[in-house]
Amino acid sequence: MNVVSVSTQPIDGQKPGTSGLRKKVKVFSQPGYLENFVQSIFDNLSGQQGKTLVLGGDGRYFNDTAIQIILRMAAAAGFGRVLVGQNGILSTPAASAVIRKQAAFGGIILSASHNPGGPDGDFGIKYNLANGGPANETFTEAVYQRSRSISVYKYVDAPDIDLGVPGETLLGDMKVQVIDPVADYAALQESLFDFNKIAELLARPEFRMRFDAMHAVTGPYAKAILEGRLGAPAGTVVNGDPLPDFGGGHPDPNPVYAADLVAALADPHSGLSFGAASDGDGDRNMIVGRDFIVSPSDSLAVLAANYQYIPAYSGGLAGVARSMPTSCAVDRVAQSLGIPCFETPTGWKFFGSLLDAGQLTLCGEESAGTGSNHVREKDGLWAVLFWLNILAARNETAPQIVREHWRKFGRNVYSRHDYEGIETAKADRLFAELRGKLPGLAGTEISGMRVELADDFAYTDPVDGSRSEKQGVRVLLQGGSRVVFRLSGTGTEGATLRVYLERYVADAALHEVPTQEALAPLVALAEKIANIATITGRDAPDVIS
Ligand code: G16
Repeated sequence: MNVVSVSTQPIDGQKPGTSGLRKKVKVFSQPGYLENFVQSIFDNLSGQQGKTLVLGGDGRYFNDTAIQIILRMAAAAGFGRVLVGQNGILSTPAASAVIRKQAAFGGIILSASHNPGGPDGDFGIKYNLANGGPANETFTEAVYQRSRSISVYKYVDAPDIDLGVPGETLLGDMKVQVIDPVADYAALQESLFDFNKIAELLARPEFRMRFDAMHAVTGPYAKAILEGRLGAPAGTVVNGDPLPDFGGGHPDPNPVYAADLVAALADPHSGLSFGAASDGDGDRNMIVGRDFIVSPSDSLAVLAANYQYIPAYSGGLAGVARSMPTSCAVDRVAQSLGIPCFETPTGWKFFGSLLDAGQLTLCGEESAGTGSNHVREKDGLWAVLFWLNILAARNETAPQIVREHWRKFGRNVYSRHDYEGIETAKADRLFAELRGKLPGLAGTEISGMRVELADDFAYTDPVDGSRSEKQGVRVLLQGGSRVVFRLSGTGTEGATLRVYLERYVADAALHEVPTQEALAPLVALAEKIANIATITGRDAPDVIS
């Protein structure tokens, strides 16, 4: 085996964010950039010799180039086998499923999730551990530190591997096994849900569904499962061919970027009764009923409240978890079920240790992610199948189910306002001033609302005791309302300010008040506390979801 050592120098800025390292393609394709980061990952592993690595990505621009580089480097790092998705494709939840099912040492997932792709778009890479979940902060920090002192990277000199056909090849001494990216994942989903019941629902003439794969990785998975195994009519999955630039779109399933799907469900002539979408790498989901968008926070709460209809969970839930900015709707469900509800920082990695310890079964985030103990990533298509299973079992529509949920538990009216591409210096100033105000806020009254608690969220992992500080500024108000401020950790340009707004409304007569109208007083309060317009010069958010 011809191992080549290349001298290199540290490259600035290789610090992983909320979910791995995400940068512009132009940054990633600089000489040595990807190699430095991958070597920094490998230098932090021990015991990988002869073991299996799982490798795949969402098919975005640069995916194929990066895979060939990583294969050669994995061979030099001593891996015995790499399982790589055919054509380099593996959705994030499918990669997690394969790592677990094949008892791999770990995995590398190539994706910038919901961020746009193409030569001018974004690329990303993250390392997942043997449990199938994203590496924790201790590991990602160690990778970053390594990237600051790296002096050499290694690869095996060998030609590109043909990833178009399943089968096995040798690269140096390492086996490269090209696998069907859908098989393990589809089998896992079938073991969780009542596929017969879902198939009956999909066969009903009055039930018509559309799944928008947004030209991203979920297309082949949704076609194989919904149209293949479950018999949904051909054409149920739209935009189902993954494209390196997602067809020029922004593969983020929210009301702004999946506006076509929302419009189709609002059109009485479309005949559609249920809609769903997934993102670039297949871990996020959007659920849409007739003229009704289910908010991700509500979706998590509804899934938890209806666990009994799902074969895999019908025995009961050990616990549930949500990220701090996610609405407290699921907390009310947990309380009524008498099970624990954990509140973690943003980032799926924080759910992993609780899932591994068996302390929770379902978890989710406001950022359109829900998942369970079946893998260690959020799972877009899983959430859609969960909803279909509930619809089939209850024989009701999504809006009926959500409205009934509100009547029973009250409604946590919720919205997120994003201010994108703010100059970093302005964002830093905003947070510095905001943090300076926190100690004096509790007990004061702002715009007629009393502040009960104002702090910077910190989290101690109940299983491994690790501590994460500065995970978002939260202002809790009397009556269960909240305003949370956070900077995104997944963007690649400037800073994105996220303002999360939540108000609890128990009175069913007020449940249909439009969301933004119900939250207007909190928007005004957020402005008063954080001076967003003055500091950033923006008087309205770019995206409201
Ligand atoms: C990633 C993480 C999620 C997190 C989201 C929020 O999602 O996996 O756990 O909620 O980022 O990102 P931000 O820091 O921008 O608010 P994804 O789908 O991008 O991998």
